[in-house]
Amino acid sequence: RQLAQDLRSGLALGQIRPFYQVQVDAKSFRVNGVEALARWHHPTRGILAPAHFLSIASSNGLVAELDDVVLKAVLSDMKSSALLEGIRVSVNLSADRLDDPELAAKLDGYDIPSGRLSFELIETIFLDSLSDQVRQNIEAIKSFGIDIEIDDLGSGHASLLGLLELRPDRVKIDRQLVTPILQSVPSRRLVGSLVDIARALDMEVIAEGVETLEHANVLAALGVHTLQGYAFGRPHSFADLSARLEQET
Ligand code: G
Ligand code: G
Ligand code: MN
Ligand code: NA
Repeated sequence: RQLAQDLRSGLALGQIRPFYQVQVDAKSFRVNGVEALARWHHPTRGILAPAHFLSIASSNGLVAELDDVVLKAVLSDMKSSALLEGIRVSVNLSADRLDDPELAAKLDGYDIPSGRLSFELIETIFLDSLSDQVRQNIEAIKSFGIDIEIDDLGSGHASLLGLLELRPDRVKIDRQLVTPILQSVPSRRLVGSLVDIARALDMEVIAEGVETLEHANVLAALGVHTLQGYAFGRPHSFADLSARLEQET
């Protein structure tokens, strides 16, 4: 309960800020994107990852606000630095926020850089058939030039019908499917088949949880477009990300 109160004030005080993890092109290993991941700079407990506060946010109706706070911080970081100009930035969007009647108006109030931002939606949005509100919000998101990605593909509920209807720009293959590809031929074939499905629907594929260069090379050979994982870097503060991007250019 204390933590829920802390979270409410932490959101208001700007203690929740994004870290960024790089994504690289599977052929060149050059950075082509970053994922923004919320971190709570707690006054006494240090830097907390979402595992420590996402469920508290959820049970206190604070997730949509959390997403909004992170988005605003991301937009501000994108504005403050030319380093992110050629690099796509993805932001996680909770099911709550996707169902928020205020979403389109909020986005309209921000200065959204068209073509440079993506929203990652979790597969559970497919659990029920898409509500009218969700459909409207998805259309609004697309109209602002924001890409749509499906997160954690293969671990949850994305039906093929759902993908066909939603036509996301990109899917992210869940790390549990990626980790075993070096030892397991069926796992490798499964990732290859997901790449084929994605191609059929004009979607790009990001592999998550890429922890070794061996994984990276196999994934590139399977036709995966973009790689994200500890092999290429952990989530970093914007300052540390900037230093990394400066080195690359
Ligand atoms: O940063 P870490 O890898 O620990 O993130 C764990 C999970 O928390 C991620 O899978 C992601 O889906 C979720 N997450 C991270 N940042 C955000 C955010 O800003 N909003 C929402 N809704 N989820 C987030
Ligand atoms: O799907 P989601 O948005 O939750 O993915 C981001 C999460 O995955 C973050 O918690 C991040 O810290 C974690 N993550 C990123 N790369 C790797 C990796 O290579 N290995 C593992 N085990 N976790 C990773
Ligand atoms: Mn994600
Ligand atoms: Na994920």
